[in-house]
Amino acid sequence: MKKLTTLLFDVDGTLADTEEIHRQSFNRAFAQAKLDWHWSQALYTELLSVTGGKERIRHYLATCLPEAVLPGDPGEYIAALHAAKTRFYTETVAAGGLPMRPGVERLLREARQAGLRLGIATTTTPANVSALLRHNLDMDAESWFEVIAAGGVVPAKKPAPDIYHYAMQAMGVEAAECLAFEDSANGLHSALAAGLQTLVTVSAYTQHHDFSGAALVLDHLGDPGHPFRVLSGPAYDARMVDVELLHELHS
Ligand code: XBP
Ligand code: MG
Repeated sequence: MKKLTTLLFDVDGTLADTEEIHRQSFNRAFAQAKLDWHWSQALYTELLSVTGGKERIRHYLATCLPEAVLPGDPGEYIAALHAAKTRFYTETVAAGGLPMRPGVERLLREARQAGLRLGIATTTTPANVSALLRHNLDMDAESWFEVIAAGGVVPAKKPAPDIYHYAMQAMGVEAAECLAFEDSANGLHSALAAGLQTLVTVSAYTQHHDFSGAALVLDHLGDPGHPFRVLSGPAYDARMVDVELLHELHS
């Protein structure tokens, strides 16, 4: 096994518990467009099986409203709805409405200090990633990551491995020297299909998923005074995920 050099992070559910704000932003966009669509938490839990916001709206129409006729070109209409949703989402994040998950900022700072290379591989829209990093970490935090591979930069979103392949190619690294961080089954399948060892921190919308194949499944990364709980995988003496534990896990 090669030495660990690189950490690749998912965004939604992994860096922050974003999906509830995504759900509310979709609903605000629907209301603004005077549509009587409403995504409850139960429905959204099911809709999350489809990654990507535009793809999720299309899936909702196909499965829940097969008779619906959209005004004008459906692709353009969905794109406009989704753009409105992105505005609502980024405004909420910019207003400080979405903190990072426990241990995320600490681990990112420690990893940088230790010389580990960082990248992002996500399904979400690039503007969402920028807003989250700027308003929670540092206005300059995008520069902490050598690549921010996001949204439609690849043809197939997660669970396809494309976004991880794209990130690794951009960084010039091999899967064997990387560790991926995910929160969902789709994200885990994407990372595994790209040959990556994966650490999962479950999130509110994903705790019921099947995480077979993950190197370690935790409730969160842990912080001093806020230890993680191991949900599956080897038990460690450590109470929080730090660089030492990542090297141990990778070896
Ligand atoms: C999560 C997703 C995204 C978000 C919405 O991706 O599936 O679609 O729910 O984002 P990841 P957009 O966990 O890989 O970040 O509406 O911008 O697509
Ligand atoms: Mg995720």
